[in-house]
Amino acid sequence: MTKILITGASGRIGQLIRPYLREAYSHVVLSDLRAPEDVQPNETFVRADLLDLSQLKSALDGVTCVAHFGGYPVEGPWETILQANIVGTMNILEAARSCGVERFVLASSNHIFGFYGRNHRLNGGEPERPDSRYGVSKVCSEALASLYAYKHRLRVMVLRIGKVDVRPDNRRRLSIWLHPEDLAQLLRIGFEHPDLKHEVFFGCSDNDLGWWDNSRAFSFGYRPRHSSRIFEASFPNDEASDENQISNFYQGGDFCNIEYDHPGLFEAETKSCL
Ligand code: 15L
Repeated sequence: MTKILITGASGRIGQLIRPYLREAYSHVVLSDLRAPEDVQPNETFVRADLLDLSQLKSALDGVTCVAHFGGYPVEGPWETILQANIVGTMNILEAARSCGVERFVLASSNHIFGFYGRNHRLNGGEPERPDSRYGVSKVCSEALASLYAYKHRLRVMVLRIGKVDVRPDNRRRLSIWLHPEDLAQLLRIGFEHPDLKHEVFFGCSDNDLGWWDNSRAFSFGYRPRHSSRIFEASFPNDEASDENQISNFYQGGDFCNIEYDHPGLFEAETKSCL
C-alpha cells in the first residue's frame, strides 16, 4: 500500500495539491510546522520541523513516498535559506533513507536557471545560473537528492517548478505556469513509474510561450492537460514600455533584480545576448 507524505503541506503548493493526492492515495501524511485547518478523513497531520531529524523519522513511519515541498519559498537572508532549504532537505533525505522510504520527489525551482535570458530554450542539461540565494539552495538540494539516488538507491524525481497556481498571474508566468492537476500527474509518475531511478523534469504545463524542453518528462508519460494559452490575452506583451529591463530580460524575473549591482553593464550584456 502506498502511504505518501508531503512536507510543507500547509504551504501554498501543499494546499493546492492535497485534493488530488487524497483522491489518488488511500493515506496521505501532511507534515508541516502548523496544521492545515481542513484535514480530511484519509489525511493525517504530523507536526515535523525540517530541522529535527527525530521528528521527521516519526512522521515517516510506514511512508513509502515523499513529496518535499517544505522550506523557504522565495529569496531571503542566507541563514534562513541555509537552514530551511539546505539543512532541511538534507534532513528529510536522511530521514527517508533511514526509514526505508522508496521514492522521493524534490520540489526544485526555475530559479536555478534564473540568469538565462528568455531567448534561451533550455533542455535542462545546461550549467545552472541561479538568480538568488534561494536558487543556490535549490541547486544544493538537487545535488543532495542525486547523492541519495546513487548512493542509497532512493528513487528520485526532481521537479524544476515554474509557478504552481490555478491560473498565471502575470506575463512571465504564462511561460512557467504549472496547473496543480498537472503537478499531481507529475507526482504520480514520481510515486509510481516502474523505470524511475533519478530523473530531472521541468514542472510546467503545456504553455505555448514556454522556455523549456520537457521531453524527458514526456518520455515518462507526462501529458499536461492545461496550457496558459487561454490566458495570453490577459497579459499583453508590454515589455518594451516596462522600465525594469533586468526583470524582463531574464527567465528568473524579479529574483534577478534583487541586489543586482551592475545595472550600467546590463545593456551591453544583453546586446551580446547571453
Ligand atoms: C518559485 O520558485 C517560488 O517558490 C514561487 O513563489 C514563485 O516566485 C516562482 O518561483 C516564480 O518564479 O514565479
